[in-house]
Amino acid sequence: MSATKRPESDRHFVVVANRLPVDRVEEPDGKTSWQPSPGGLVSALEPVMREAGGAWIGWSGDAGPAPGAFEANGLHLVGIGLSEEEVQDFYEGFCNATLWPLYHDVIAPPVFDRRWWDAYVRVNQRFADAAAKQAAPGATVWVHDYQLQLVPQMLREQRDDVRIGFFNHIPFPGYEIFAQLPWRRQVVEGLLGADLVGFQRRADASNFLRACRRAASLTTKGQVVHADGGREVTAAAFPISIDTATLNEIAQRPEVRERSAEIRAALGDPELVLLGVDRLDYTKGILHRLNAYGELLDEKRLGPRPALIQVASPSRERVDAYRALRDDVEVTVGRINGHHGEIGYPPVHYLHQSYPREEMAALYLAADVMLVTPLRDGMNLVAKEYVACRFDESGTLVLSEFTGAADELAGAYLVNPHDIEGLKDTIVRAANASPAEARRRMRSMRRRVREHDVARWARDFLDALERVPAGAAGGRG
Ligand code: GDG
Repeated sequence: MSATKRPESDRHFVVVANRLPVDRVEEPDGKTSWQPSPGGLVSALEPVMREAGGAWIGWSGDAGPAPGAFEANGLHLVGIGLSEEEVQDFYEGFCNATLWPLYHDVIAPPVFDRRWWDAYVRVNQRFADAAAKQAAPGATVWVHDYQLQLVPQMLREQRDDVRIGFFNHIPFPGYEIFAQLPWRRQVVEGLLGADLVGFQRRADASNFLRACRRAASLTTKGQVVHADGGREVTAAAFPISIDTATLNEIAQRPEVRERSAEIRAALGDPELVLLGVDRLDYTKGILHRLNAYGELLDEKRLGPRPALIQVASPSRERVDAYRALRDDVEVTVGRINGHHGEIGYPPVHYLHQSYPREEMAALYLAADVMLVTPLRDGMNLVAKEYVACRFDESGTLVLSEFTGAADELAGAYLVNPHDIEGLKDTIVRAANASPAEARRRMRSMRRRVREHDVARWARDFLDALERVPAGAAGGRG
């Protein structure tokens, strides 16, 4: 627990996200400690958090009582508790089996369960209450992602004086799809408690503006929604990015470069190394990619003994659709390796594990062609990380049109992952690009991620939040 004597409502900047930026670790002596879980979001927000004496409100990731407030890594953290039943109904249920598939264009059928919705309301209220307690008068509160869409309104009801921003990390679907949600009006009204609602792409912001008109019968003008009570709410795009400079530095470390050479040697020094890195999620298009690769092997279009490394980090393993996907991926990998493998040569290296980021950087460096082929993805940071690591400007990127990253990375080889013939042809083109062509493309992508990194994303969002009319009076005050 924290030793600080500051009053609770003393934080001028409050982040509200589903997860805390730390993981709970049980020590051998039975005590609990907290390990930082480094991610782009926390590294981008850390300077703002420190300067403003900020607080981060989130869930620890385990079922159980609330850990309460504590300091870790010099950050003030407030842990929200979820019971085992809430983990099932709120997190695995409403978040990951209703909203996630719905917002990703119903790639998997969303489940609509009234009990899950009740849990969503209850848990959102808990996060909102914690934010209302932490925020100093006039504070800025930044709420993140689809798990917490009701928090802006719930917080606004308690605290008229705070400035509220919301950022949605995943797509916001077209209205015909969003309209399936039995609680569509409540979700729109929940988000409209914010002063600024940010999305990855302009198309997501437009979809949201249309949902405001259709589901809540409001009028919009340009990016502004005229909400109830005369408030004005702005919806705009703020494409997220990565900590480019740090990754670029990690990739150039001698031990990372050596490790990358070691990886290629362990693969038998093939002429062509392809790489996929994803959470094992049905939105990521892993099966489409494997099928295309399998056919390219059948047709012998990738030269002798190519290697595909597929890192599929474990994710949401208690949700049915994820278990089914894992089985399908593993059967497909087995079939390709069974059919095309030889002693000492599996054509697919499938790694259902998580790795430290130095190892990820070594993998990015070891690849000739990076395959990022989601069926739908808000942004996709893996594509940007690959680019950030390619300090020698070599390597090519095959990138799905259905990612937010495709709007920015003009040097990628764009594909429609549903078009298996097109995907195969594009992989072959990317694999056979001349070094000069690859360099030209990589250079333009590297410029983009250098100039638009995660710190700039956070700054752009927070600057815009400062500028929009805020509070209960909205446009009038
Ligand atoms: C959501 C949206 C949006 C993966 N395996 C390992 C590992 N990772 C890291 C990657 C990357 C991150 O996880 C995944 O980010 P993505 O953007 O690719 O995808 P989601 O997890 O679906 O994220 C997405 C994002 O939010 C941010 O707004 O871009 O569209 O769906 O950073 O490197 N990292 C390590 N070991 C692994 O095994 N260290």
